[in-house]
Order: sequence, then C-alpha cells, then structure tokens
Amino acid sequence: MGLLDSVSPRAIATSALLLGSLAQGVFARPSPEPKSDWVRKGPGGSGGYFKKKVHDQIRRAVGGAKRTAELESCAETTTTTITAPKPNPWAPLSNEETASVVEWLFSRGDLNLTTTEDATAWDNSIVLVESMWPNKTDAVNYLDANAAAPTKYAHVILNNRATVDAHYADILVGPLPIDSATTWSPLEFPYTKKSGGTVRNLDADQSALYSEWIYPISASIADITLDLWNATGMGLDNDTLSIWGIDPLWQDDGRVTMWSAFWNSPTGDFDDSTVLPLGLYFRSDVTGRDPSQWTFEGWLYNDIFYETTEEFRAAYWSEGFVKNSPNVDGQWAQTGQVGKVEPLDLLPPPVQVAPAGSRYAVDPEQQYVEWMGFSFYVGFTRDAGMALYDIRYQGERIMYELSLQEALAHYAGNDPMQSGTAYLDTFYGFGPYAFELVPGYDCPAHATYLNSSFYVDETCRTHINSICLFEFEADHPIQRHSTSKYVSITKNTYFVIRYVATVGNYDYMFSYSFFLDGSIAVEVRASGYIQSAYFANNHDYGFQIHDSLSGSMHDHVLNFKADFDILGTSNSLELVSLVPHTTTYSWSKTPRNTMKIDRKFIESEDEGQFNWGANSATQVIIVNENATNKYGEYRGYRVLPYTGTAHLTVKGSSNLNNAAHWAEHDIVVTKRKDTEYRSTHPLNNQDTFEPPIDFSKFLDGENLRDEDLVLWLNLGMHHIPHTGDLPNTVQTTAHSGVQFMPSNYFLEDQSRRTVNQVHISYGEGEAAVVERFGQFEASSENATCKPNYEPVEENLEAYVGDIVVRKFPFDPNNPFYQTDAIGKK
Ligand SMILES: *[C@@H]1O[C@H](CO)[C@@H](O)[C@H](O)[C@H]1NC(C)=O
Ligand SMILES: *[C@@H]1O[C@H](CO)[C@@H](O)[C@H](O)[C@H]1NC(C)=O
Ligand SMILES: *[C@@H]1O[C@H](CO)[C@@H](O)[C@H](O)[C@H]1NC(C)=O
Ligand SMILES: *[C@@H]1O[C@H](CO)[C@@H](O)[C@H](O)[C@H]1NC(C)=O
Ligand SMILES: *[C@@H]1O[C@H](CO)[C@@H](O)[C@H](O)[C@H]1NC(C)=O
Ligand SMILES: *[C@@H]1O[C@H](CO)[C@@H](O)[C@H](O)[C@H]1NC(C)=O
Ligand SMILES: *[C@@H]1O[C@H](CO)[C@@H](O)[C@H](O)[C@H]1NC(C)=O
Ligand SMILES: [Cu+2]
Repeated sequence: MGLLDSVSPRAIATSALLLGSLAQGVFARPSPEPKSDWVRKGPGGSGGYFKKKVHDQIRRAVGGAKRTAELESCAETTTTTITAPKPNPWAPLSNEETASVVEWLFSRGDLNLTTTEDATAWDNSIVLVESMWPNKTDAVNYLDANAAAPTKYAHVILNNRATVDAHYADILVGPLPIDSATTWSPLEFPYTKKSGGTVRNLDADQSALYSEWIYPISASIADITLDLWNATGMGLDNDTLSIWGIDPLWQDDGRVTMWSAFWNSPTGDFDDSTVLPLGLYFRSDVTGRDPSQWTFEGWLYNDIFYETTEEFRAAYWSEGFVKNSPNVDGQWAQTGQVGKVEPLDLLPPPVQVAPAGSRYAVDPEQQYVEWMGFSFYVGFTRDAGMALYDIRYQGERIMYELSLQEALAHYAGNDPMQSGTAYLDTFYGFGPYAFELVPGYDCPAHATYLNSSFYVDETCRTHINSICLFEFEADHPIQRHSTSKYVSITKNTYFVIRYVATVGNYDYMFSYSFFLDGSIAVEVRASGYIQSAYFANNHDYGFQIHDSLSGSMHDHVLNFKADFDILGTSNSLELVSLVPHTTTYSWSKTPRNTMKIDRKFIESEDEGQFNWGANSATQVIIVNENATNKYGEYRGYRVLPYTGTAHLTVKGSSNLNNAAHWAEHDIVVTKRKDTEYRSTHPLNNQDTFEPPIDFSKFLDGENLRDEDLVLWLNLGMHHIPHTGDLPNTVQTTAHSGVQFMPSNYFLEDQSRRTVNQVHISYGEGEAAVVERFGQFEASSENATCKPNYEPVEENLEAYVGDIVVRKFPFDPNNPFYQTDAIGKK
C-alpha cells in the first residue's frame, strides 16, 4: 500500500493503519459537504462590516463572506474568499492534465509501461505523475513582472523493473498541455548524481522477498515460534506474527543485507504492532534479482548469533536455553479513555470561536492565502506534503519558499533491527498520508479546510479537508505595560496553516504560524506509536517501558528549506554574538569584566554549516547589506529556535552513509541554485553510498555575501521514549520549532497596527477611561454567531477520508470508474 512498495515497517504499518481505518468504517461514508463554507459569498459582494472596514484592506476581494445574523452557530464560520493575484505557479496538475500525461506515457512504446494493477515485478510501471516545480527566475518574473506563467511540465517517476538492473527513473514530460511537441527527457539537473535521473531499485522483488524468502524462513522455525509465542508467520490469513526489518537495507561492499525481525500481531483493532517486538532476528543477503542467489546468514536471539537454522534449533531445544517472554497486545498498548475520570473533566472544555467569520481570506482554487498583511501560496507534493511559496509581508517577499525537505528517524540499539533503522520518510511520502483532519481536535472548530491530492497507481486521490487554516488567540498578550496611571495591552492573535501526515506508526503535525509583529514560526509535533525495541540487552539504548519492552532511542531530524529574499535576492548571513569582554573605558580606572557584541558575516559555503550557539548567544540574521534602515543598520529577518531543535547525534551513520548529510548540523546556508532545489531525494535510501542527492556536494565554497541564499534548517527531537509514550507519544513535549522575526526590518513593532488593543487610564476614585481604538464595535456588536458545541460533534459523523479519480483509462464523465477508496482493495 506504500506508494513505493517496500519491505519496511513504515509501509506495513501504514497499510495496517489504512485497513484498520477501514475496519472502523470511516472511509465508507458518502462524501459530505465541506465543513467550512467556501463558496458562500456575500450577496453581491456586500456585507456589513466586511465591506466597510476590510474590503479596501484586502486587495482583490471579490466578495465578503456572509456576515449577517443568519449565521448563528460559530461552527459554520464563513471563510472570506478572494482571487489570488496570479494563478498559483506551484499548483498541482489538474485531473485532466494528469490523465493526459498518463495516457501519453502509455502510448510511448519506448517506455514499455504496464498499468500498476497488472504489473508484475518484471514490468515497468508509473510511480508518480506530478507538477514539476518552476525554476525560481521564471516564477519570480511571472509573479513580479509581466512574464508569462512558467512553462508547465510533469515530473514523472518510472519504476523500470523489466530488467535485471531494476531502477527508478525521474523524467520530465512536456511542455504541457500534451500535443505533438511533447517529449520526455531524463530529469537530472536537480540531482548531484549524474546518472540520467536514475537510481537503482532495491525493492523490485518485494513480493518474492516475502513469498519465497521471509515466510519460508519463518515457517522453517514454526516449532520454535509456536513454542516461544504460540504464534506463526507464514504468509497465511491466520498469521499471528508479522515480520519486517531494517530500513534502509545495508548496502556495504556492493552487497544488500537485510535484517528481519519478528513482531507480535495486535489482538484488537489497534495499530500497535510497533510496540510488540519479540526479540528474534535473521540476516539475509538479498543482493540481485534472483531469489535462488539469496543467502540466509543466521539467527540472532538474546544477543547470541546462530549461523544456521540447525544450530539455532539445536540450541533452542537444548536444556538451559533462555527464553524471553513476548510483548503481548493489551489495553496498555491501545488508545482510548482508561482510568479514573476527574469529576470536572465531564464538563465541556473551553473553546474559541470566530464570531465575525474568518479574518483571513483564501482563494481555494489557487490555494492562496492572506492574513493581516501576510500572503502566500500553498503547494503540495507527494514527497514532502504542504509547502508555502512567495511568503510576503506588507507586500514585500520575505521568503520565496518555506518547505519540509525530509524527516529522518534514526534509531540505535544492541539489536540489528534498531541499529539498522534510519527511516527517510519522503520515501513513503508525506502527501499520501495527509488524511482528513478532525475538527475541534486537530484544528479549532472555526477553522477553514483545503483538500490535498496525490497520484497513486494511475489514480488521483484526494484527501478532503486535510489542510486547515485558522486564527487563534494566544493565552498571552503580545504586548503589555502597566504604570500607576495606565495599562496598555495588545491581543496576541495569530494565524496558522496546518496539516498532519501519518507516516506509518508516526503522526507528524506541521504548523506554520504568522504573527502580528511580522514573525513566522514553523513547528512540528509528533504523536502516534513509537517504534520500540525488544528489551533484552538494550538498556544502553532506551528505558524499559513495559514487561519486555525498550523505548528505543532515536533522533528525529526534519530538514526545512527557507529560501529567504530580504528586499530582493542580494542577501548575506550575519552572526551577531554576545561575548564576554574585559576592557578599560575612558571613564574606568581599571579593566571591567563585561560583555559586548561581535558581528561577523558568513563569507562562503566553507563556513556554511553550523549549530545554534551555546547559551543562545548568537543571533542568526539574514540581511540585505544594501538595505540599511535610517540608522544604518541592516534590515533583516532573524532565525531562532522556537522550541528545542536537534541535529543527528550519530556521526557518519552506518545506515545512511551519504544519504543524509543534511542532518549533521542545525543550520546550513548555501547559495541558491536551480540545480540545488532540494536537500534530498525520496529515493536516497536506495543507494546510500551514491544517492541521487548528496547534500554535502552543495557545499563547494561559493561566496555567500550579497547572494540569493537558502537556509536549510533542522528541527527535531532526541527521543528516548519513556512510559509516558505509551500508548502514544504526546505532543506537549514531542515538539520542535524555529521562528523567523523581523530584525531592524521595520522601524517599530508592527503589532501596534492592530486595533485589538486597549489603553486603560485610571485615577484615584475616578472611572477608568478606556481607549479601544475602534475594535469594540467591530468585534462585539458585529459578532454574527454564538458558540454551539453540537455541530462540531455532528461534523465528525461526516468524516470521510479520501476520494479517487481514475487516471487511466480516464473518462471525465465517470471519474470514479473502477476505483476504490484507499483501503478498499
Ligand atoms: C456593526 O453593525 C452595526 C449594525 O448593523 C453597524 O451600524 C455598524 O456600522 C457596524 N460596525 C462596524 C465597525 O462595522
Ligand atoms: C517490455 O517489458 C516486458 C515486460 O513488461 C518485457 O518482457 C520486455 O522485454 C520489454 N521490452 C523491452 C524492449 O524492453
Ligand atoms: C531550470 O533550471 C535548470 C538548471 O539551470 C535547467 O537545466 C532547466 O532547463 C530549467 N528549466 C526550465 C523549464 O527552464
Ligand atoms: C494459541 O493460539 C491459538 C490460536 O492462535 C489459541 O486458540 C490458543 O488458545 C493459544 N494457546 C495458548 C496456550 O494461549
Ligand atoms: C492457519 O491456516 C492454515 C491453512 O489454512 C491451517 O493449516 C492452520 O491450521 C491454521 N492455523 C491455525 C492456528 O488456525
Ligand atoms: C474538497 O473536495 C470536496 C469533494 O470533492 C469538494 O466538495 C470541496 O469543494 C473541496 N474543497 C475545496 C476547498 O476545494
Ligand atoms: C550591495 O552592497 C555591496 C557592498 O556593500 C556591493 O558590493 C554590491 O554591489 C551591492 N549590490 C547591489 C545589488 O547593489
Ligand atoms: Cu520519536
């Protein structure tokens, strides 16, 4: 079920998750109306408050939301719609465009393609059809000047398996729309490996790997698995074990080595097999495409290695063999309410409402958003999910792109399963696993939703309401000051765009927040099931968290690309550090121990990789040296950790080799190039020594003063799961973020522009004088809804999942022909 088939647990856990969801029937419901009311526009573009106060502030507003007393429940908050200044150059291909590309690909005899449904391990098939990103100059000339929209191409990945040298091929198809001029060409320019856009496929024989290899090996020790765990794993419907192992496969010495591990099966409907390890492992050499050439290399149990099955069996049935107890499913591993209910917990908790409808404006067609002087376009890809482009504040571009690049989960352990695990999650993709969000839980009840779509198996699947947007009031003001005569205080209302991707066992929640002071934050939170280890011999690698369970230590490192454009593309990175200082001043008789600031620029890519300074003493500021403010200071944006961040603890990872050099520091700055568009490739795990993108090759000493710069920033967590990670990791603390704030960019704090502040003057014995700056009428009198819990509950019954549009053969009049929702197959 994984988009790229694989033996690894991410794919297996993901299909279990999907099937589990199906079992609960959540995908079986008819498609509902979206929760938020996109299409509702004010009658003839009029509409009380909206028209009067906001219309002239929001450019190109085509119609206000309905803001009348008819709107009684805040759960049906209206969304203000606008038209994007230009059609989104990062928009996905339309259904028709994708269908035409797929049809064209199948018509090409030279590509020799078979439909995925009919493809065997020895047929070529299509993995991906997606919109190719535009080069920056083309996109900027289109957005800023009157240049034509960038020429459209489709980015296609083929799985060429009709050959002994199975490989994936990245190609470009275009220009679009398809006509006689359309051609395909290998896509190579964004990759550091110059191999015609191809990378070997280590998973081509995944079905044989199970049917001809893993299950027969497991069956050969059924006497032992039954005795140890009363369970078998033979590839039958009544299997009570699952078997999956390391990712990436070991690729040393030109050999491909696989470690497989045994996991107990959930006994309930829960997706908890990753917390049920059993502590038995086997090693195989699975080099090449001929299963008859694969070799079995031994068993590992309780830290004792047995080279043959005979040796293992003899030892097992001999006296004194130490048998460790299995991890067995139970309520401890299952989510849902347990334990004493605190009495007041039965009362409804507080909620926020948006009484006047949305104060942000969205073009749902073009996925373009505006809020309080900010604007941006939304893009969405299979590999890395949602990305933001052309982020502007008060009309000036701050960032051309802000996007996730990769998420790494690097484990360690005394056993080869944990030691050999270093998931590179874009292999599975974030896009396909961005499921429908749960209103009132993932996002406030008053949020607005967007859909996301992705390609799989000649179909286009849509996840309804998988991106949410909302305004929220922080639990603290953004500004305050009290004196004996007055208090001045401003609300901290901010705007969030969010989505969640459940990649196998883990749920990543990505939030991009925008604040009234002009700052922006990116945060990731993690929840879901940990991947745990069998406890025996693993005490140096985790806490014991259940009877035979270790919370396997791992590093999460998530790489983000921040392509800043501070007042143009001529930017530099300045480090401003607080340093201890001892000096004698003209006014001091003796030297004084004190501190001062040191300023320095990163001159070239030779100095381009570094970590957050000790004691947070170094400010990282991206400035335009040619844009000084009236005091001569550089205008810029500062980058600072918001919550904890992390880079990879492991040095020179034996699992990853050259596949994740991006994970080695907190911050890397490079000169932006079309040829260095992404820090990594989703297929880097297929060839870890010579991956398609080896990030270390980006650092080739180029000048970084007055250049177009990209910051590659790592968020992450060093995760040593403890008992509180059972049954699921909690997002209170599994949280990492970075923020971007104006640094001498404006001459004053921008949040003072909001009317949502008060100045209360008070005197002895006199009534206080309250200055409300006009906000009171607007926010209170003109509130158009009242809180109501019921619709939120009702909406959950309409949770639907995804929608599929058949791509080949494609019949626009019958788009659902021969398709099923995810999980139905
Ligand atoms: C609020 O609504 C009242 C009554 O409809 C209207 O007269 C007033 O102008 C509105 N105030 C604002 C700030 O739009
Ligand atoms: C085309 O693919 C088929 C398998 O689908 C394979 O048998 C055949 O050899 C391939 N033809 C060429 C020319 O590669
Ligand atoms: C984008 O830039 C790359 C690298 O310079 C170039 O090879 C490619 O042709 C460009 N793409 C388009 C559509 O111009
Ligand atoms: C062993 O498993 C079988 C079926 O999986 C079950 O019926 C039986 O009760 C189990 N035996 C024990 C001792 O748990
Ligand atoms: C599982 O199914 C196989 C084949 O249908 C059967 O031979 C075996 O007895 C079953 N095992 C259990 C534990 O039910
Ligand atoms: C999301 O998809 C549903 C079902 O196709 C559609 O009714 C709705 O308008 C879409 N929402 C947006 C914001 O495009
Ligand atoms: C920016 O300033 C630097 C020196 O401060 C100068 O060398 C460079 O030419 C300037 N660039 C532009 C585009 O004005
Ligand atoms: Cu974790």
